[in-house]
Amino acid sequence: MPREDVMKWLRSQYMPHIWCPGCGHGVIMHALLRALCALDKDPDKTVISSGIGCSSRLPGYVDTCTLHTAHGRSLAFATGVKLADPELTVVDVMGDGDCTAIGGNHFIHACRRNIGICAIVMNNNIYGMTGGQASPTTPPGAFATTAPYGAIDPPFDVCHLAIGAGATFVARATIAQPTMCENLIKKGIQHDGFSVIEIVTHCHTQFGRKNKRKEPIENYNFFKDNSVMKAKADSMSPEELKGKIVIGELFQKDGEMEYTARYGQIIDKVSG
Ligand SMILES: Cc1ncc(C[n+]2csc(CCOP(=O)(O)OP(=O)(O)O)c2C)c(N)n1
Ligand code: SF4
Repeated sequence: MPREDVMKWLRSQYMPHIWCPGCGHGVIMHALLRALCALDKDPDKTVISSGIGCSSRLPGYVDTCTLHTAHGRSLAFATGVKLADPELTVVDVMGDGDCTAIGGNHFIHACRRNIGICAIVMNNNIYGMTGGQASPTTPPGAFATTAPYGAIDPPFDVCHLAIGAGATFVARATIAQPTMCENLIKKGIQHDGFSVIEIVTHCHTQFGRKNKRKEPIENYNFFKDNSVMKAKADSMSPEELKGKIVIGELFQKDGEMEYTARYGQIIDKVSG
């Protein structure tokens, strides 16, 4: 894709961005921009919503309709927008803390409603913005400012959580597979229902520094070496899968009516 096409979607007046050089969040933003471009979306009919966190700064840099809301509440805002105008393309970006800690309840209920929003979970296993506190996805044994002896809480698997709660398209990639990130985001946006695209990324500043991956490239290589495509993972034992990141399309359920369509039926019924 020509660079100029993607540049058109950027609010370059807000550059330089606030992210640390090499932060994985930039890879995700680029993948999202390429996906929107490739789908030929109209920026005036595209909404990107976020909460608070380094990840949540993303919409500020994208020249669509954007909402920077409260920590953990982006899906509530995105839901309101989608209900107000179901024709809009609504993308919601969240950090792992945003999505699975303070916003966990909003997340599971958006999943069960099957509302037409593409949720991108930018999972760097830590609270990046506030100094590296452990999140619900911090791996056991990993160090964080709130886990100086290593995390002991069992982590959430974002995709399993989404599937269990009722999301109808669930997929995962890491920032070491940027083309896959773009393609999965495209599919998520095209899906008629609630889609969850987990993108495993890194915060080398807060997580990496404490966990022997302080350089961006060490994180990239870690993801590359430990990613396993779903088709291969299906034939591996739980022992073999320990520490691996299963990537690709993990779950799809078609035929489930999208929430605003269901809501529209009620409106039609009561209005005669
Ligand atoms: C109600 C509320 N509680 C706490 C905070 C402080 N806070 C801001 S960002 C953040 C964590 C961000 O972590 P995550 O969502 O994982 O995103 P990242 O910064 O790692 O991209 C917290 C706790 C806040 N802004 N609002
Ligand atoms: S603190 Fe971490 S998540 Fe935030 S911009 Fe820096 S590297 Fe990225």
